[in-house]
Amino acid sequence: MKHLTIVKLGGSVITHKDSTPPKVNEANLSRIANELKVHTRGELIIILGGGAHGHQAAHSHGFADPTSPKELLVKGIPPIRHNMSALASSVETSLSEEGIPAIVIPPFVSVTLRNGLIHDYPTNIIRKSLDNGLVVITHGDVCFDEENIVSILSGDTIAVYLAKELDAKTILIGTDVDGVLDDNPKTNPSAKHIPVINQENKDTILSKTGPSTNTDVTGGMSKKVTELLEISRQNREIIIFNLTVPDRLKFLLQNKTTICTRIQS
Ligand code: IP8
Repeated sequence: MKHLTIVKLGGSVITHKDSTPPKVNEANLSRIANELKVHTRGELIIILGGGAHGHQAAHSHGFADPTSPKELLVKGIPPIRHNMSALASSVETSLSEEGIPAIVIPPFVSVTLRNGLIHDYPTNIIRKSLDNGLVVITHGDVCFDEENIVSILSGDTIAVYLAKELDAKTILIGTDVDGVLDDNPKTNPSAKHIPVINQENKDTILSKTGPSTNTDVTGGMSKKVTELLEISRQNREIIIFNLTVPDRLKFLLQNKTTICTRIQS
């Protein structure tokens, strides 16, 4: 592979997170698709977070509660799959409108988990698609679990796994905040932005970052940073940035500076 870039589109940016039934944020999505057009550097994987489409149905079917009965979790599979497929299809359409040839490869059909962690993740079709010049869209999903019947696979976990497996050189994690801050910027407007996280400051920072919201069943910012630190190494760019602000994704794809948090080894 020449230079694999992985871009995660946070669910709170591409969906209206509080809307029931879930709604795609069409304005953000078409802007993002337009910004993605500047990408010319090599292979591209786009990973979608759950947002309204994934987290509401996951929450109401007991995925945030380890004591939930099996029947309730299984009942959640069709609505979660339906919603995530609809979201992925909207993203595919927006990319197609910008002339970006993309296909959706959903985890549910081939990935299995064990205790919520990836157990088996075949990547052959992803590799073949990238090798043939296609942009791959995949997304957080509900997946069968060898121990717990079914679990939620987060888009962040996919990003980390595929980055390792396919040796990604650039990983851009789009969220609705400016990267990592030392407090929740939504409740504390004077929260300080952290430009770099590395081995020296990681423990202090992780003690301050918490889960994102009540309906987010997959862990929020501290899990993101912990997982990303595991794959940080020289010659791999890992960035958390604000995808709600126009042009930041575009600048990062063009290797220009913008407000963000870099995760370094
Ligand atoms: O928003 C969660 O993905 P995330 C996916 O990336 C579902 O954590 C189905 C809730």
